[in-house]
Parts: sequence; C-alpha cells; structure tokens
Amino acid sequence: MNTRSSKTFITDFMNYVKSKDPGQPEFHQAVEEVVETLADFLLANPRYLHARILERMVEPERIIQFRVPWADDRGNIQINRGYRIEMNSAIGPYKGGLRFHPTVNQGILKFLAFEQVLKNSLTSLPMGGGKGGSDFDPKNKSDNEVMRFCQSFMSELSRHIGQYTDVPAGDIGVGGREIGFLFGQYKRLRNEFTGVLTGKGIEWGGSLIRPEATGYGTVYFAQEMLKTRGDSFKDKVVAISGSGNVAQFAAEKVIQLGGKVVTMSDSSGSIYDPDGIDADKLAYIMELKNIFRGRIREYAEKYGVQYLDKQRPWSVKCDVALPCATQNEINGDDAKALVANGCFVVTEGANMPSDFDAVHHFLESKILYGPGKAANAGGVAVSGLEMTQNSMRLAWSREEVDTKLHSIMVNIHKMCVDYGKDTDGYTNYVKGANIAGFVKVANSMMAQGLV
Ligand code: NDP
Ligand code: 2IT
Repeated sequence: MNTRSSKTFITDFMNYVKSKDPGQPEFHQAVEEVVETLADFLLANPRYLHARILERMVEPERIIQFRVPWADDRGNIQINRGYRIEMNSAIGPYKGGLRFHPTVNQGILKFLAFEQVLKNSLTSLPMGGGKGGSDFDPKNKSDNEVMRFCQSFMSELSRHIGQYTDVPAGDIGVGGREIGFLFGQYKRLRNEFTGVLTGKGIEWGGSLIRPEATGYGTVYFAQEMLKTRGDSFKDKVVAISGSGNVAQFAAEKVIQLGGKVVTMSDSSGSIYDPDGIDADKLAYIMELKNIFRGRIREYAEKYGVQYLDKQRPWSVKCDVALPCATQNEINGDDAKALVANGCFVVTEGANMPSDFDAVHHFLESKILYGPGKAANAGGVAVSGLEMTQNSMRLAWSREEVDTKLHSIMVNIHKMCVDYGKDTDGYTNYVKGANIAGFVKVANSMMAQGLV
C-alpha cells in the first residue's frame, strides 16, 4: 500500500474522530497512535474497512455519567462526578479500572478505555474493555470520607456492573482501601458475594499477586525486550517514575533481578539516589506511601539524597526507564534527554506516559520501546485470573499466579515481535501491540454481526 493513501487515511480518520468530540485531546492522541500503526494493515485488509470496525471501536458502547453526593467530616455537602465508559464487549465483559483523580473527565477515561480494549485482547483472556472513575481527590481525605464517597459512588454504579457484565478494578487513586469500600457497598445493595470487582483483599476473594501484577509484569516484559539484545537487568541503572502501586512493585522486581533503581517520584517531585533504592529503602517507601500517605520528598530527607523539586526523573543517567506515574509524563525533550544519556530501554508501566513526540523519538532512535498497552497488561491479566478463581470458588498459590503472569507477559512480547517486526529487523512494539490487539477484537465484532 503506498504511503500517500495511508497518510490520507490517517488524516481523514482523525478529522472524523476530532470533529465528533473536539475537546478530548488525550482520546485523540490514543486513537492517532493506533491508527498510525494500523493504517497499512487496514488498507491491506479492506474487509475491516468495509465493516467500519475502527469507526465502531472509537464509539463507546455505552457511557454512564452520574452525580456522586457525599458529606465530608465537617458535615459539608460535596458533589463529584462519576463515570463508567463501557467501551467494547466483543470478547468478554467490560473490564478495566476506576481512577479517582481531580483531572478525571470523559476524554481521559475514553483514552484509557480505548487502550484497555486492545490491552485486554493482548492478554488472551476473555475480557472486553472499560474504564471509569471520578474527579474525586482522595488526597488529604480521612478514611471515613473516602468510605462515604465510595459508598455513594457505588450506590449508582452498582446498577450498571456485575460479574458477567462489567468488572471494575483499581487505577490511580483506587487501591485496596477503595476496592474494599466499593465491594462492601455493592454486596450490601445487591445481597450477593460475587467477583464484581478485582483487586479485592486476599481474605475476601482477591488473588495473590494482583497487587504486584502490573509492576512485575512490566519488568517481565522489559526482561523479554532486553533478551532480544542478549541482555538482562543485571547491573542496569533504572529510572522509575511514580511511587504508587505500579512503581513500587516494578522497583521490587528490578531489585530482585539485580538492577539498580535510582529514582522514584510523585506529583510534587523526584528523588535521585545514585547508590540505588535497595529492598530496605523500598520498604520505607511502601510504608510512607501506603500507610502514612506521605510525600516522596521525605525519602530525600531521611536518606540524605537529592530531591528534584517539581521535576520528573528523566534527566538522570540510566539504561532503562520505567514510567509508572501517569499519561504524558515524558515529552519530546525528556525523550531526547533519556536517549542522549544512554537510555536504551523504555517500558511503560503507566498508560500513555510518553507523548506523541516522545514515542516518535524513541522509535526513530531505534531503542527498545514497550508501550503501556502491552507492557502494563499484567495488572488486568491477573484481574482476569482473579475472575477465574472467583468463578471456580478456588484460590491459587502465589507461585501459580506468578507463573501464569510471567507466561502471559512472555506471550504478549512474542505477539508484539510477530506483528511488529520491521523489514530492517527492528521491532516496533507499538505496531505489534496495536495490530495483535486489534485483530482479535475486530474478528469477534465481525462474527457477531452489526454490533
Ligand atoms: P497510584 O495512585 O497507586 O500511584 C500513582 C503515582 O503516580 C503516584 O506516585 C502519583 O503521585 C503519581 N501521579 C499521579 N498523577 C500524577 C500526575 N498528574 N503527575 C505526576 N505524578 C502523578 O496509581 P497506579 O500506580 O495504580 O497507576 C500508575 C499508572 O499505571 C497509571 O497510568 C495507571 O493508569 C497505570 N496502570 C495501573 C494499573 C494498576 O493495576 N493499578 C494497571 C495498568 C496500568 P501523587 O501521589 O503525588 O499523586
Ligand atoms: O489500566 C489498567 O489496566 C488497570 N488499571 C487495571 C485494570 C483491571 O481491571 O485490573
């Protein structure tokens, strides 16, 4: 297929998407990245074009938006906005996390839901895609306030979800505490104990390894990427952003594999510890973040290392970068700095952490670049395994789940290589992930008629 027609196809399609929802830049960005890498494939397989599969895939099957009123500890009434985007159910019930963060809006959740559809397809488990959340900010809220918010949020959401319909989980701002409050309210309203949420506590239907799964899976994926160049994590200097769920367990796995983690961050700044964050220091971070809900600056004070106020960690020298905080946390300049400093592996624990310029710079530099929808799929994959265990009313051991997670990540890596290899031998993981994820969903949609 000639370049001109694929360029025209991309422009026309993006004009169509942008004209329908002009105010959703993150959604446009996520779609454009996919369309860019799918264009040649679609033009070579016109049955998907005739069936208008891509036009259908960018249109959510259903969007639910609702009012979430709750009372704070002083008795003041607060009103937040709740959402659930039910994006695509071609290969299974809607599945994807809930995000509680003040920046949440429909466009951000649509980008996340769109990526989730392809990601879930890559896991090879039967899960459709969805995403939800609220503009509620859990920071500086008491446990009781978080509980009242979650109860109000679930009072409406419970009408729309179910173990066979839509199964939410965590994301930014939604961890074990929030899933507990949400599950408790669902059970109370429906009088049923089912696997309607994943990321549950281990005593009440959760899966071992689910808390670790996204971070571990990201590192397993990076390990496979390194292997393609005959390399490993041993003695690699690793820059990680974020200090939440994904970042913590990515750091744990890198340390176990003999790498040296030199940075972590939060939305206020980064710490740079050139001697490496070892297992003891990581335990301090986990306690600081998960129990005291403190700031990463306190690590710099405790261990006497550099604190990069209001800065992301991409200016430090490293071999491997694992962005594990949020979308668009690496821009074109950050990408240039990373590559210029010798970084040759970027594996995304977060969703869409690299902006458009950054992605292009990584690909042009021919470094190993693993996009989030492939690299961070371990989280939702173990959510899928939690659903399986709930359905069987059985619980697997840590080793069993970890082995399954590892083999799923190895398999996703293989699919990316199979679909993403360029003629010069370079693996374009973006192309590989997008095509591999797309084909299964598209074929399922075609088989199910005009849905
Ligand atoms: P957490 O809420 O546990 O942690 C988020 C971390 O990122 C915190 O350190 C937070 O800092 C930082 N962060 C959040 N927003 C921003 C921002 N706007 N600018 C700078 N830093 C920010 O979330 P998770 O670890 O679960 O999620 C991290 C990323 O991984 C997200 O992109 C999420 O979508 C993705 N992901 C998560 C999965 C999961 O299973 N949890 C699965 C797959 C992907 P602060 O505390 O200051 O806000
Ligand atoms: O982005 C993601 O894949 C998640 N937040 C996890 C979703 C899930 O259902 O476990």
